[in-house]
Amino acid sequence: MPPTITAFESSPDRGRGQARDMRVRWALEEVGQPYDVRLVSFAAMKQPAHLALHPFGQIPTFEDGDLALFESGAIVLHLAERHAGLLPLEANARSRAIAWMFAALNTLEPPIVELGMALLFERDKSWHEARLPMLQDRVRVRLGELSRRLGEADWLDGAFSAGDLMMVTVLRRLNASGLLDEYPDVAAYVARGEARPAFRRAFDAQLAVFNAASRS
Ligand SMILES: N[C@@H](CCC(=O)N[C@@H](CS)C(=O)NCC(=O)O)C(=O)O
Repeated sequence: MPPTITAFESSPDRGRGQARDMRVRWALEEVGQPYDVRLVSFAAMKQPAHLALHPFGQIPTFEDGDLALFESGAIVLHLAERHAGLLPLEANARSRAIAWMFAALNTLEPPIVELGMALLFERDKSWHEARLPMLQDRVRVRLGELSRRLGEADWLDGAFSAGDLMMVTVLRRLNASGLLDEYPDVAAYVARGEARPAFRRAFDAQLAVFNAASRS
């Protein structure tokens, strides 16, 4: 039996592949592991059956035999450790790739999500215009640092790894903000990730869910 992941029945990103099931789909595609998807509604995510899998009532989850996981980072790390292709074999390089996963989730994603939330939900607030430049600058600081570290390299530390997969999916959340355009080398890095065949397959799979939901 292939593992089963959960994803939005109707994704608020309208098929742009920014929901976090995209990371798990991409990782599964990179390691060549088939998978099933169980689509869940917002209401179902808050019901006991889903809460037993995910204490915070969110997607994605991952079930494989008697293992159930939540948190996209934990799921991608699990896949990268169990299958070849997403982590280097050499021990120190492997630890560095994992450090980049944490950096993506813990250093880059918080200010990026904060900005995204402000753009989505706070535009009507009296303080929105005053707060926005501060949120944008917090993201710019990280993009500048990332750009300096990337330099001329294709990937963050040698060959493509789970660290890059996580970083690219986090950075893609900036697509609508225009901030990536200010850092062409970071934008090119994201585009390199998006050009990988495994990314395309994962993207198309989640887009097909959105298209099917739109037709029904
Ligand atoms: N840290 C979690 C975040 C999960 C998360 O925020 N999932 C979103 C979709 S991308 C969700 O389920 N949102 C609906 C909700 O929170 O009710 C992870 O990386 O898996």
